[in-house]
Order: sequence, then C-alpha cells, then structure tokens
Amino acid sequence: MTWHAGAGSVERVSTSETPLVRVLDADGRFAPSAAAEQYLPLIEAISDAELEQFYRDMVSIRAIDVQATNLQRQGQLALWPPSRGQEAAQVGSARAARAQDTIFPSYREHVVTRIRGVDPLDIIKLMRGVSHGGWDPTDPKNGNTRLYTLVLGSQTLHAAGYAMGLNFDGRSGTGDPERDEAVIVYYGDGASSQGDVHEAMVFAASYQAPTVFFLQNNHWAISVPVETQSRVPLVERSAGYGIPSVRVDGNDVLASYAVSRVALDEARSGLGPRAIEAVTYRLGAHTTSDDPTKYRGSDEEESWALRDPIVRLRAFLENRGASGQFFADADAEAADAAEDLRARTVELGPPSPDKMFDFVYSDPHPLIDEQKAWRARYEASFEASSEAAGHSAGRN
Ligand SMILES: Cc1ncc(C[n+]2csc(CCOP(=O)(O)OP(=O)(O)O)c2C)c(N)n1
Ligand SMILES: [Mg+2]
Repeated sequence: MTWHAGAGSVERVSTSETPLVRVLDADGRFAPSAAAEQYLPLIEAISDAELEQFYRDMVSIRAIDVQATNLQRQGQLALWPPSRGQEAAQVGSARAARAQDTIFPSYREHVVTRIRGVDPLDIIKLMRGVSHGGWDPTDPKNGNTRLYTLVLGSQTLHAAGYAMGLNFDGRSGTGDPERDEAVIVYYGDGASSQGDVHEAMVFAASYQAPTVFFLQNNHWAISVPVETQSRVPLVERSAGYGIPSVRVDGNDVLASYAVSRVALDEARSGLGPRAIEAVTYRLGAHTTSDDPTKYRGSDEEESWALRDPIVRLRAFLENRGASGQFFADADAEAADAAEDLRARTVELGPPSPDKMFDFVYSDPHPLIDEQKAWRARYEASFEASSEAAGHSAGRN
C-alpha cells in the first residue's frame, strides 16, 4: 500500500505490511503473530516470577514518572521527559540484557536505568541541575549504564566504538556466554535521521561489533511525526547496512523481551550487530516544556491509550491467575517508590553555581578560575547592595 502526503504528493512505503513480532494482543490475549513463531520457545520459558517482575517494573516506573512530572510542575525540577507508554519496550529489552552488557541510554530510558541499578534520584539530580552528569557509569552499582545523552544519536557512536573495543580486547564472541559482552543502545525515531546513527551502523556492521541498536519508534520527534522521518519503515534503515533487523510491538513486553534476548545473545556470541525497531507511542508530552495539543489530536492519543502496555500485561497476568493481592502489592510498591523519590528530591536543595566551572577542564585553567571568581564577586555584590539598602532604610 502507498499513500500520499505533504507537498508534491510524495509516495511513501506503508509500514503496515512490515512483519511485526507480537505475542499479546491489545487485550492481553496470547495471540502470536507469524513473525513471533520463532520466539515462542523462549517466551514459554519465561517464569511466573519474571512475568511478575516485568509488571512491577512497569507500574513502578509509571508512578515515578508521574511523580517526577508533578515535581517539575511544582518547581522542583527544570525539566522532565516522560516515558509513559514506552514501559514495555524498555522493560523487555533491559531485562533481556545480562549483567556484563553495557547500556547506552538516550534521555527517556528511566526504567532501563532503574533496572540496571541507577537510583532514579540521580536522574532527578540531572533534571534539577544539581548534577551535570547524573551518575558514575564506572561505579559497579550502576550496572554498566552510561550517562543520559541529549545530543541526539551521539550515543550510538559511543556504543559502536565501545563494542568495537570489546572485540579488540577479546571480551566478546569468545564462545563463553557467561563472560562475553554486548552493548545495547537506545535512540528514537527522530534520532534515526541523524548522521551519527548512520555512521555508527556503518562501523558496527563493518567491524561486526556486538551492538544492539534499539530504536523506540514512539511516533513523534517533538512535533515531527514519524511519517516525515522516512519513506521506508525505520527497520529498513539498519537492514540497509547489512544489520539483521526486526520490528516488534513495543507495547508488548513479552515480544520486546524475546527479540532483545535473541539479538543480544547473537551479538554477544560474535555474530555482529543487530537492530530492533520497537513500535510504541509517547503517551505524554515530549518533555514538560512541550504541549502536544499543538500538533496532534486527542483521537490519536486515545487510540494509543487503548494499547497501554501496562493494561495489556495486567490482563494477561489476570488470565493466568495472578491474584488481586499481587496487583495490590505492586501498586503499593510503586506508590512507595514514587513517594520516596519525592521526599529525597525536596531535600536536595538548590544547585551550586560553582559546579558549572568545575568540570570544564580536568586540570585547573586560568580563564575558568577568573570566570569563577567574577561570578562570586557578582553574587556578593547583591548581598552588599541589599545591606546598603537595609542601612538606608534604617536611616529613614
Ligand atoms: C543533535 C540534536 N539535534 C536536535 C536536538 C533537539 N531535540 C531534542 S529531542 C528531539 C526529538 C527527538 O525525537 P526522537 O529521536 O524520536 O526521540 P523521543 O524524544 O521521541 O524519545 C530534538 C529534535 C538535540 N537534542 N540534538
Ligand atoms: Mg520519537
């Protein structure tokens, strides 16, 4: 099917006929698509405990995400990029990674980082301006999670380079599944048009670097719809570089988990890079600075709300006999996590202005020292003038 859009009636390739790996339908029924067949043994091996963990991950991050959005509205944060709607894509892929793998997030992967051990408060610190990086990626408690990257697509180059290094160092593709490492990098539909992403794919493919390119197609790059990004399905971009690529229903956590497991296992075992396009939807605003009512209709949002990944997994678990107590406990755990984050956020205090000078160069630099001293004098001048105002008020 083709359709026409925009000035000049540009012919585009429809994305509707591209095979999609899907295991659960929108009502949570087990209804695998033809493309899901090969993944069924893996899916059937997922334990009840793992399924319940997926659900707990998803509801906890939803509550944290709502809390962080509220904190921004209440003046506690400069910005928050909501992840609502993308929980299944993120939980499935993050739970598929092994401890030794390295994660390169973009800026919306809140549950990916949480699963790896990063404290959500570290993201809050970044969004409040009290930290310029967020967390220490070399600290073992952060599970090999590199920093959030706001320069679109640049993390794909970091990931491909790191993965090439794994090969050079003999840390991947040795045939030892317990020790071999891979890399998974997250990026968006908009970022997929960045030159960096294409260069990263060339290097990963040429050097058979163990990189899994995980594209979350959430249909929007701020106000630009995905239809404008590409005339072919995004999954074909990576395929064009010779990288085996699959398209998955990103709102189906089981499908996301299965395709990510296979892609990571293959990358780790020396078969080269893999790519996944997870088709999902950003239910919230791009960030708290954005107003999506300016560029998309509520009918579109409502149609995607019906495909909410949490509702889908909940229905599946209920059909399998999960107890009401389990769901109540998961909700309570999520509320506690969000409340704890709020309490710790409001205790953070204001950002220190001096910090912006501290990490410009690794060594002291006279120009930076001079600027830092100027800023301190400038700040002090307000105290001096308010003291003077106090004295003059006292004289009157
Ligand atoms: C190199 C670069 N260009 C532009 C921007 C401004 N910008 C920030 S987010 C964004 C849209 C990204 O969309 P997408 O890649 O689909 O990710 P999403 O926000 O939907 O998760 C843009 C254009 C940027 N951060 N970096
Ligand atoms: Mg997007």
